[in-house]
Amino acid sequence: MKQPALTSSELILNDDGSIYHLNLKPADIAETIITVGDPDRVEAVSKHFDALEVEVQKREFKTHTGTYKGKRITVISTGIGTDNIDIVLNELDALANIDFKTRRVKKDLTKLTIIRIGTSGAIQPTIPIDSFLVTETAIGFDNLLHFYGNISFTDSAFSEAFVQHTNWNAHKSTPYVVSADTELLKLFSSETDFLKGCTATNVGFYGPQGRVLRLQTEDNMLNDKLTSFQFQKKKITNLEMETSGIYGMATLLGHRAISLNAILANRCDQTFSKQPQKTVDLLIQKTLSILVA
Ligand code: R1P
Repeated sequence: MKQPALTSSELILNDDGSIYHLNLKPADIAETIITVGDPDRVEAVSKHFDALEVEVQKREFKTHTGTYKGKRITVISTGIGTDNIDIVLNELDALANIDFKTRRVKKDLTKLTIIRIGTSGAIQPTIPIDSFLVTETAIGFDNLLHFYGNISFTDSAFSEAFVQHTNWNAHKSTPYVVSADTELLKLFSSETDFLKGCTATNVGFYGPQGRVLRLQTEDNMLNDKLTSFQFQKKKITNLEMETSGIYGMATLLGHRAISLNAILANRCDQTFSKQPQKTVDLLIQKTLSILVA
């Protein structure tokens, strides 16, 4: 039976035929996509391009598509958090894999390559500030993936061990564990500049990451527990706010994803980079050069 066409409330298109939030049309995106959190970081990537063909912005979603040393690349800002990742990954997938004229899923699906260039804080004393870390495994404290059907690919032995170790309060969420694309992980972790780690993705920057300004947290030992947790020799290395959503959604949708982190803070010795912009710029340049090598 032919699949029914997606209705106008489910696949929302703007008057010019672009998709609702990203404001992009299918031809606007490349198959290699760099995601960044900060809209200002889009230009920090695309300034290295040979030429730009697409420049679009709506809300926090800014997109540039162009070529770098002849390779077509899209760079898009996601803003902060896995709630935005739900929008960005679904809409990028729709741009690649749904025919906007018939409103039906295409027969031949396109596998996108999604590379996050983000910033992050380390929670192991051995991880230096201004280093680069590629995420092998991500543990999500957001609940995004639980809203989707088949998440049997998540590593429940890892998350159960984590819940037990931290005496995790189930009111917060049900942590889930997802992995990087194997080939992309090999590509980036074979570079000596990258440490390989396990990233915890949080739903907030302050309480959820153990920062106390005026509000006490529900568990003031949480970061210490994250630091001391170990599962099959893997330790949680760093905290940020998107990677679990990217890995989970990319796996569900059949895309390849990798998360690259510029380590700007170390939460163990409570220090912050003296050159955050330079470190992010170096990660951008390194990533682009690996993509065309
Ligand atoms: C918080 O300051 C933001 O910085 C980190 C976190 O994941 C969160 O999005 O990443 P980006 O610098 O890529 O946004």
